[in-house]
Amino acid sequence: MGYKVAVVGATGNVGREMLDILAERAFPADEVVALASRRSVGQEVSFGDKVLKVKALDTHDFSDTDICLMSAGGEISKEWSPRIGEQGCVVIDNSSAFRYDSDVPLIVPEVNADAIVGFTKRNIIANPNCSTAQLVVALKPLHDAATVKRVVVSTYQSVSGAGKEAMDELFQQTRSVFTAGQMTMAKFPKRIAFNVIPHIDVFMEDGYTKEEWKMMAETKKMLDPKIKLTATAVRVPVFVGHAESVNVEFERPLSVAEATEILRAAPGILVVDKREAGGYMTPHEAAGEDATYVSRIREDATVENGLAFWCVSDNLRKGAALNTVQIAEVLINRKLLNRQKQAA
Ligand code: 11C
Repeated sequence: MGYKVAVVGATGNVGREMLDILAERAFPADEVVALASRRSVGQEVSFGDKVLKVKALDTHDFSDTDICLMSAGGEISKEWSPRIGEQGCVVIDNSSAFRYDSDVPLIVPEVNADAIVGFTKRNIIANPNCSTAQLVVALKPLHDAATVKRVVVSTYQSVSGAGKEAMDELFQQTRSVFTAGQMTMAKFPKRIAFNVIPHIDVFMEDGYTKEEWKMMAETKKMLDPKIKLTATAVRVPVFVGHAESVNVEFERPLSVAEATEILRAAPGILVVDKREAGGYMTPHEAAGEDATYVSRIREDATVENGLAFWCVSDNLRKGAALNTVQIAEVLINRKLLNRQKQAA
């Protein structure tokens, strides 16, 4: 018998990707329901070779739904995820609303799948921020080998991370540069076309942005609270795919050859590192792919036991939709869902 799955935020960038990934991976679902706010009711979204009509979140009965993949923004999550969880449906929440709560596991299956068992307290599992997800996939095997002490990361984040309207804004601004038309600015505080903006999410008191803080807090929660991490998050005029420049200081020496071998063997990672023109991955090539790509692995001789690398992934897939579906697969493969339903 298959499961009943609901996708909340089904008309958004991530919701549509969730439906695609459920279909691509032949997720064992008997029924998939597409949900969104009332203003999207009746819209059609693709699910494999089928078309689903969007239904209203606020009238859906979750008591016989097994899993809810939620990606409708923090405010909707705060209101709905606990209510859905109380009905015995396990929510995998893509917002930041519950990520830092001690009774909600924050999961990247390649990194900390065992921590998933903590979901039974509230029936909520959190999915990390997209820029953290790819980072921890790359750091985890290196941490196991040589213990990460400190990370310096700078991100190059695509506009799809900020939603569909942000993608439209990049498109519109780019076109207006060539047509000398009116340039609109709504989602980004500065022009994004042919520019880069060192500001993602709100500013915090210490001068970091919330996006940078999330990378630090989520890496600590999932990988190791002892890791020191400083981030600079930058928006770039790319539609899909986040890239990161990462410098890592380890407790023990780790050669480039060892690190490369470890990364090649690690789950979810593909190493593309030819040390020649084009012998590395870019967001354009990673878009639509599931892997986290690591390139440009080299020694950072400015610190003891230092390595530097470049890491790229599709922010809508591994950074969001794919990771939520992988979490759902962990629930099923470890038979946690049935046990939970029986206990409910
Ligand atoms: C961005 N990383 O690229 C953000 C989007 O906490 O899930 C995801 C925000 C989050 O704008």
